[in-house]
Amino acid sequence: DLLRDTLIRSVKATIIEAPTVRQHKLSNTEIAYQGFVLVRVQLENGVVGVGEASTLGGPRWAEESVESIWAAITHYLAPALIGQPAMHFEANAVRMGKAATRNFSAKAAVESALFDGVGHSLGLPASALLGGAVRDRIGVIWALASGDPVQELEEAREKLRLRQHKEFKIKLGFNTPEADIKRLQQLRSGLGDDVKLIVDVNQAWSEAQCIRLFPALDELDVALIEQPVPASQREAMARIAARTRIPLLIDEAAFTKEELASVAAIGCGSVYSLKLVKSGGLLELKRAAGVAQSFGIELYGGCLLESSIGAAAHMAVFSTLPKLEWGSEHFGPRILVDDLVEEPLVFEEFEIRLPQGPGLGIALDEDRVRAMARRK
Ligand code: MUC
Ligand code: MG
Repeated sequence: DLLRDTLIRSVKATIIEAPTVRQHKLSNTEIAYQGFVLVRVQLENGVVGVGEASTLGGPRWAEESVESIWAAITHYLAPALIGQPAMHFEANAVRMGKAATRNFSAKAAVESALFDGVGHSLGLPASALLGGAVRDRIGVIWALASGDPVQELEEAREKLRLRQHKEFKIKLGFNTPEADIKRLQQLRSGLGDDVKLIVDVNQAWSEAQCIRLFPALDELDVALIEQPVPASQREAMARIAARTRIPLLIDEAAFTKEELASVAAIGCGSVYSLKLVKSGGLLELKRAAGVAQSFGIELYGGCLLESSIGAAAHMAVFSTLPKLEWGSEHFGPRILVDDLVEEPLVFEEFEIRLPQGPGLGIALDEDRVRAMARRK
C-alpha cells in the first residue's frame, strides 16, 4: 500500500554553515559562508527525502534565520506532519499553514523534502509530480558582488571563458550611488557591449535617487533593475516603473502571490523573481507564476544562494513553467567551497541542467554535511 508506505515518520532539521569562495555583498548583508537548514523527512518505507532552506547572513534579506527556521520546523511543522501521507502535498501545505504563519523558507524546505521522498518512493523526478518538465536546462546568470571591479572583471571573464555564464547580475547599494555607477562603468567597458548586465539594488535607493540614477543605468545598457526601492514603498516603485525605460524586477516587494497581485495591480514592475523563500513551497511558487502571468508580468528564476539541494528544488519547479522569460540565477552551488551533495548540479554552455533521477535528483554527501553541520 503506497499511501501507507509513504507516511511521514520523522522530520529532522540541521543547521549548516557552508563557506563561500569569496565574500558576497548586498545592500543589507554580507556573507563569507552560507547558512542553510537541511531537512530530512523519513518515510515509513525507509526513504529519506531532503530539502534545504537558505538564508543570507542571518535574518536580514528576509525575516527568517537558520535558528528560526530550525525552530519552526522542529517545534511546529514536524509535529503537524508526522503520520500524514507524504504524497498529500496540498493537504500537508495546509497543515503547515495552520501550524505556522509565513515562515516560508522553513515550509518550502519541508515541502521540497516531501517531493524528494515521494519521488524516490515512486521512481519519478519531482518535476513529474509538479506537472512535468517542459525544459531540462535553463540559462543561468552569475552575480558579481565582491564590490571590487578588478576582481569582478576577472571573475566574469573566467565565467565567460568556461562558458558557464554570459549574463551577470551586479549587486548595488552597499556603496554610494556614485561609486555604484563608477563600478558599473568599469564593468561595462571591461566586458564589452554584448554582455547582458542586470543590477540588484536590494531596496537601497530612494525614489529621488532612482530618478537621478536611472538615466546612467540606461546609458550603460542595463537590461533589468531589481528592487531599487524599499519593499514597502509600493507607490514609489510604481511611479519609478512608470517613468523608467528599463524594466523593473520585483523581488522583496512581493513574497506571497497575494502580495504579488497587489504590487502588480498598481504596476510596480514588469518582471517577477520567483523564489521558494518567498512563496513557501513548490506548488505555491507555481501559483505565483500564474498570478504574474495573468498580469502580463514576465518570470525570472530567482535564488538565495542555495546549494545543489535548494537549487534542484527550484529547478524541479522552474522546469515545469511554460514560460520563464529571464532564465534563472541558480549560481549558488558554484559559490560554495564545497557543495552538500555527491554530484553537484551541472553547469554547461551557459545553462544549468535539471538533474535527472528520482525526487530532486541529488544525493547528500553525508561526510560534508557532517563537517559543515553547526555544533550546538
Ligand atoms: C537577491 O536579492 O536577489 C540572489 C542573488 C544574489 O546575489 O543575492 C540574492 C538575493
Ligand atoms: Mg534580489
